[in-house]
Amino acid sequence: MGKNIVEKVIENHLISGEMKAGEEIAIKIDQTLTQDSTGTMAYLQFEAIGVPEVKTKRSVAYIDHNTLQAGFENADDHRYIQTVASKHGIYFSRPGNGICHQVHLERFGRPGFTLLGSDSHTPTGGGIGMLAIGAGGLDVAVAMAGGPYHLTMPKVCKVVLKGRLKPWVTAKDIILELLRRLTVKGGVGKVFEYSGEGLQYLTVPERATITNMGAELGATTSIFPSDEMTYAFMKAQGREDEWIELRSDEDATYDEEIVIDLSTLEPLVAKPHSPDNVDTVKNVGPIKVDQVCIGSCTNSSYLDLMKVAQILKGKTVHPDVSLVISPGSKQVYTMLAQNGALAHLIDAGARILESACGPCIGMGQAPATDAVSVRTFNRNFYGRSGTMSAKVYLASPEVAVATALSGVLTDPRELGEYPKVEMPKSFVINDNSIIPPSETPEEVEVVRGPNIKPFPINKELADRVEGEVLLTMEDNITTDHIMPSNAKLLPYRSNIPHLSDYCLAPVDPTFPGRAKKAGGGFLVAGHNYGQGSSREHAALVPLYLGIKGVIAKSFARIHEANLINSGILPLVFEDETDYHRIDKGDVLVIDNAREQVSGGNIITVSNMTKGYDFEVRLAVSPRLRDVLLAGGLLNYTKKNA
Ligand code: MIC
Ligand code: SF4
Repeated sequence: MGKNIVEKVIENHLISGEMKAGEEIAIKIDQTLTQDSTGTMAYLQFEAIGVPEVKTKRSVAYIDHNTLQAGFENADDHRYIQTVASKHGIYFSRPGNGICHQVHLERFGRPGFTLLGSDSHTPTGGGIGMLAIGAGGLDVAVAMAGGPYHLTMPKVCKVVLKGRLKPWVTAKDIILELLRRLTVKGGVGKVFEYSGEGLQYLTVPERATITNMGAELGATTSIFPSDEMTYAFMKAQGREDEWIELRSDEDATYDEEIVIDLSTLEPLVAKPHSPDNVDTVKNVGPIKVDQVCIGSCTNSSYLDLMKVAQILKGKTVHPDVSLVISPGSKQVYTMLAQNGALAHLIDAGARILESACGPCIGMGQAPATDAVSVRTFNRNFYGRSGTMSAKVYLASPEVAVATALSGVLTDPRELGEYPKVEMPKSFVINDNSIIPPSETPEEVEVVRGPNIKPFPINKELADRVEGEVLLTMEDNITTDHIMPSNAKLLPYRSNIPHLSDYCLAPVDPTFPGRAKKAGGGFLVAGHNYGQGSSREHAALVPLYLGIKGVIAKSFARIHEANLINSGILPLVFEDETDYHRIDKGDVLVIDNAREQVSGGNIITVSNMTKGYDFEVRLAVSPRLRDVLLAGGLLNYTKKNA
């Protein structure tokens, strides 16, 4: 029987398990990437594993998130990552070289390879035909040490792209359309594999916009075939020798299929505060906009910014709008500078930032009180911009730039003729900001600044798990709620004690204090708990606060894995009506916890305060049960070493 692309790549990397949707499989990882805000933790964990040199084909440490350096903390973390990378066989992409996903696509991504990254937007690599998956830092550390990556064999959903996009309608609108149809939990347990005649018009950077934001569907990843377009991109990057063809077989089968007629799409936006709150620009209408941000790993490629430059050329940004632009990589930045496009951006009044995540992760450019910000990014979660009262809309660079000129949300089709930007025959290649690992690692001293504090490690699961319900929450709580990231907090990603004072504060500012006073307890939540970022801080900080279990209607994939890796029980209500019976302050007990966890899928929990029992599900593999019994993945790995 024919195979789809996902099956082909997984089969090539399969270490154990059966390729049956829902089963646990283990795959070999060819490449890893980390970025600085999850990287410090990932490398501390890699050091704790004790393998001297990475066993992957290529591992790269990027610095792109924390680049503000308002104090010594960021610079300390950068120095730690640079030295630890040099010592252990890891390439180091210096601050300023660009956003990890953009640079990885340009310089390292390879069709048919597997990539594991400590960032939820690692699936960007699917644009070049990689099986690229986001994970917590500990999973990436294990992969660097040569261990397999365990995941649930996903369902494969074929997305057929029919026809061709109309002018001013973009790749961003394709993924927004999917989010509109499927919602932020519609992709859980799935990989989206793209196909159809529409592919021939989509360049690799455009494909990467789609696979990047596929993360917002909750998907395991998304992937495009490797075809002529992929070849052209890799050739232009001087890497055509790394190209292979990768297509699904004629008779390949899929678990699901979705058809999108590209010719019917129009410019879309995601309204506050969720990437799936999608409507047409027309329907939302000309609302007044205070800020426009163009950049992020979703939309900061050469093609994106050249279009923006052409539209801005000779014009002036609206006086009430602050327009900021961050080119995705040094390559993009250099090319814009060399061909003069950068001058059009500056001349029009745009504020040009360095090649980094910047405002996307709240590192500066927090909007004014109650301001409306239109961003080409992938997430508009509540508070993520750094301003709680801000309203963030997500859109294509075309919508963003049209809006920056007019001062109100604008359908770019009003601008007239669509700018024509060709994919360059060759990109400017200069990898001088990527530092190879040391050839004499024994001489490299790993430098640790005072901001780097030990991370918490759990104990073996107790036989009686008892605690108070410290918080009950609604659906779609993001990791930005659980462990906020902004210019003030991001410098403390290697300092769990400091972060613990801010855990879940956007939901309830009294939570950290109450959790500390109670010495820990349980969390209760609705559907899709922990969507968004891969930051394992959203598990490590609750662990530090003594959280023993989270009982939810459902979990987001990476966060659930991070909870298990930390030895925190991720439990799902067997009967969702029990969600309404629990109140903050109720004391819950799991008796015979060890036996129940190793025993089977159903666990009985007693609500001591209200005097009733209810059932929760722990639908995980036997291996993960052992991880939970051991008190997390590090303990488990040490025990089994
Ligand atoms: C994000 O976009 O939320 C981040 C910041 O890149 C995170 C990683 C992090 O929290 O450090 C992600 O996507 O995983
Ligand atoms: Fe950086 Fe934003 Fe991309 Fe996350 S989504 S990697 S913060 S640019």
